[in-house]
Amino acid sequence: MDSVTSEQPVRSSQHLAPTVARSVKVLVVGAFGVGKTTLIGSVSEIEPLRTEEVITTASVGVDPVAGHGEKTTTTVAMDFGRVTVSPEVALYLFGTPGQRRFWDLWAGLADGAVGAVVMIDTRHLEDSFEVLDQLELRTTMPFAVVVNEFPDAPQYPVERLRAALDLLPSTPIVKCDARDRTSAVRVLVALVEHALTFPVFQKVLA
Ligand SMILES: Nc1nc2c(ncn2[C@@H]2O[C@H](COP(=O)(O)OP(=O)(O)OP(=O)(O)O)[C@@H](O)[C@H]2O)c(=O)[nH]1
Ligand SMILES: [Mg+2]
Repeated sequence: MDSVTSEQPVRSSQHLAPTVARSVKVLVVGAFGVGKTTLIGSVSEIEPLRTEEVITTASVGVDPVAGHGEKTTTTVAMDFGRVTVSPEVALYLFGTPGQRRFWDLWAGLADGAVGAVVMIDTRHLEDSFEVLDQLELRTTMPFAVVVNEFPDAPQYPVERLRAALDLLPSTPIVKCDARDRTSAVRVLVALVEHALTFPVFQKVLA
C-alpha cells in the first residue's frame, strides 16, 4: 500500500489502472462538519461527486450549525470518490451526510461496504457518541476512528479518546488533517489494514 504519493490526486485519471483486481467500498461517516467531504475531496483521483447545499436559516435550531465557524454548505445526500491505494486495490469512498435528518440514508450507502472511517472533531466530541451508536446499530462493519485535527481543537492522547468514546482496544484511532492527501490516505490504509483482521473481509481485500 505504498504506491500513493502526497501529490494532489490527478483528477483526469478517470479509468482504473489495469492492475486493479479489487474494488472495495468504504463508508465515511461522522457528525455535522467534521470534514467528511473535505477528506474525500483530498484523496479522490476522480472528480468527487458532491451534493452540497447552502445551509439556510431554516436549519437554525434543527441542525447543529452553531460553533462551526464559516461553514456555509452541507452534504444532503452523499459524497463519492475513488482512490487506488495499491496497484491491485481501489477504494470507492461513500461519504454520508452529517445532519441527523439524513441519517436514514446510511443504510443504503453502507450496503456492501467493507469498513467505515468515523471522523471526529474534538471540539464537538459529544456529537460523535450518537454517530458511533448509529453505526453500530445500522451496520456490523469494522471501522477506524479518525480525529480531524482542526487548529483550535483540544488535543487528547489517543487512549483518553478511546476511553471517552468507549472503543475496543483493537479499533484504530488515527489523527489526520483531512485537507492533506498523504494524511487522508494514511487513514484509509489504517482502515483497510484493520478490516483485513476480520476473516469475513480477508477474501474481499486479499
Ligand atoms: N482547519 C481545518 N479545516 C478543515 C479540515 N477539514 C475540513 N475543514 C473545513 O471544515 C469545514 C467542514 O468540512 P466539510 O468537509 O464540509 O465537513 P462535512 O463533515 O462534510 O460536513 P457535513 O457534510 O455538513 O456534515 C470546511 O469549511 C472545511 O474547509 C481540517 O483538517 N483542518
Ligand atoms: Mg459533507
